[in-house]
Amino acid sequence: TAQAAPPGNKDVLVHLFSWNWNSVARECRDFLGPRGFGGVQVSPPQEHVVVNGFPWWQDYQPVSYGLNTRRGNESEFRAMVDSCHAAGVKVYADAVINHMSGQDGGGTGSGGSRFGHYDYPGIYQHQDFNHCGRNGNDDIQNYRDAYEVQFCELVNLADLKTGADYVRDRIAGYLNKLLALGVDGFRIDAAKHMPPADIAAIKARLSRPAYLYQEVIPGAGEPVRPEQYAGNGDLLEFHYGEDLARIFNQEKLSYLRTFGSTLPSGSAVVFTDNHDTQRGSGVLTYRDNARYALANAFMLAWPYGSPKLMSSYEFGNKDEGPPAEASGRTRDSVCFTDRWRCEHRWQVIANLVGFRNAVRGTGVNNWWDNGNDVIAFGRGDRGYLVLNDEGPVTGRSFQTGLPAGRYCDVVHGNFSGGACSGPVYTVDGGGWFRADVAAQDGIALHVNAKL
Ligand code: LM2
Ligand code: CA
Repeated sequence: TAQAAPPGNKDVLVHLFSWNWNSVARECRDFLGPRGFGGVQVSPPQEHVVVNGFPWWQDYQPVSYGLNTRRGNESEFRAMVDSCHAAGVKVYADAVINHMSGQDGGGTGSGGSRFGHYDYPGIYQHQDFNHCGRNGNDDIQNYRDAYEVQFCELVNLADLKTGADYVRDRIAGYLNKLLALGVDGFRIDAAKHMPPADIAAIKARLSRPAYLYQEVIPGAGEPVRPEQYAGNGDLLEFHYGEDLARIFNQEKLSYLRTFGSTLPSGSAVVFTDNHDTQRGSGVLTYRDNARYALANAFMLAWPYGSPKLMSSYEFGNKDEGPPAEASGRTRDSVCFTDRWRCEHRWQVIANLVGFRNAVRGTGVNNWWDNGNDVIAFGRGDRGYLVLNDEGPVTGRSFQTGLPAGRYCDVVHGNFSGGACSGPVYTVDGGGWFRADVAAQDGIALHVNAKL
């Protein structure tokens, strides 16, 4: 049966997309741990292809299960896991196990391994791949055909025969190596392209329990559905970010009152955008600035699913990789310089992580909206959030469930050492406080930021 959404009592994950291991180690120690993040998703740890210009998607073309990548080597990886654990942050690795590389000509991987399209010396040869016999080149074309989706090639990527014991053993060997290094679980990349039973068979070979969350992108009229994978673990919920973007961009925030999706809340990992969707359209991204911050604030404050935050680097075209040395090695991430956008450090987003931890276990109460784009709600007697995605609101009284007292507005200030660096609101004995709310802004109060 599925393990409940991220283990532990802090359920916020952040994807430090493309960050190298030394930088992740530092971020766990200096920021993620102290700010209450529950886990970090790191980019794929296995040896990958190297392509001209070092596009980000090199990482999704495995060459071997050695751990020499553009982000560091095995000892740096181990040191990262140790640093994150010391800070109380779990580590989830992006597991690319449906396929190997897609380069027809073959080449040399990031760790120096030679390879051909269906030839990975010492691990996989031609017989270890599915050759589906469709469409002339074995590529997936028809997503309404489950056989094609799972047994043909996703953009020419050599499709592993995950139905075979030999292949299952090799994949499990790789995941067990990561577990031995201390990793806490896996994002299962391209899960949709493997039959659910194949993932179950690999999971059964793991040396210890691990948290799994699977990428199964739903498509209208398609036979392969996220629900079919629920027995293996949690699911990334792709509708969530699209629905949230539509409500913010075209509809009204008042519609958020019943926000959720079709998956059970306890098995959904929700996100505004991810590394793929931020390169397309129809979702909110760092490029939306204040509105993006508000949408993330809502996600963090709302009790549906477990949130996964995106932390991006800026890109000119959708293939562009992270800041790199001439050698192809990824440069250290220094937030707000060198294209690193660090959405997880934006004050609103980072402080709403603390809000979420403070209100854990409570329900929504005291919902109020203006019938348009101003909303407010409480979480039991622990927290209260106001979001305004229209013009200024002046002199309004808000009914909360909070105990009387003085609270730090963590949208505008940090609470530390008993002091608030931003505005403070006084909640009276009846739970009320009075405030102005600027356009495209908000207020967040919680009991762990009470003066
Ligand atoms: C995923 N989930 O199912 C990842 O989230 C997604 O980012 C991956 O695609 C994909 N599956 C495979 O793991 C990315 C990227 C593709 C890229 C692949 C492989 O979005 O554009 O494909 O990684 O690197 C690239 C080229 C493509 C070429 C392919 C094989 O863009 O044109 O196909 O390599 O050489 C001929
Ligand atoms: Ca497959």
